[in-house]
Amino acid sequence: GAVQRERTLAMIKPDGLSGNYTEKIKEVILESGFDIVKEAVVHLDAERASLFYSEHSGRSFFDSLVMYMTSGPVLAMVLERPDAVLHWRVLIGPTDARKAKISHPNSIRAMCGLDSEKNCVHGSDSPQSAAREISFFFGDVRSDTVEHDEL
Ligand code: DGI
Repeated sequence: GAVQRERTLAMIKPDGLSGNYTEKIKEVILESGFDIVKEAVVHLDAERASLFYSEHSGRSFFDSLVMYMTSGPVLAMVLERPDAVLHWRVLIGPTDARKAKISHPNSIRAMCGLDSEKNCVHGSDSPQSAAREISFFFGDVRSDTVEHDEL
């Protein structure tokens, strides 16, 4: 039967966009069997960036993270393929780009990230996070499904 496809939220963070990594990252995305279903360039303000990372609101690095995420536009993308959430997390590599350069040299964060904060890309960490984050950037995903079913 048909393989179940899944969606995840990918984001090229401000340093990825300003460093001109978008085309290279999109090449990796398409070579890895994802479709880019939606994309939008967005400049987050502090309120939106804080909401996106609200699970980290108590952390020592939170203010710095919000500053970084509002320092320039980001490119949000909905990626689709079987096991999209897990597959995209593997491709981007560990959170700390310095570690990625050692342990996962072919990962996207090894290619364009700098450290544990400026790590150039985001990926949803679970299907639940993916649903929330896709809604965050593109509106309610359930209304999409309804439109699709009615075709
Ligand atoms: O899901 P990830 O992005 O791999 O990692 P996460 O959910 O643990 O953290 C979310 C973001 O918060 C991460 O991409 C960058 C930032 N961050 C995480 N840990 C640190 C950090 N920023 C700083 N400055 N220091 C940290 O230890």
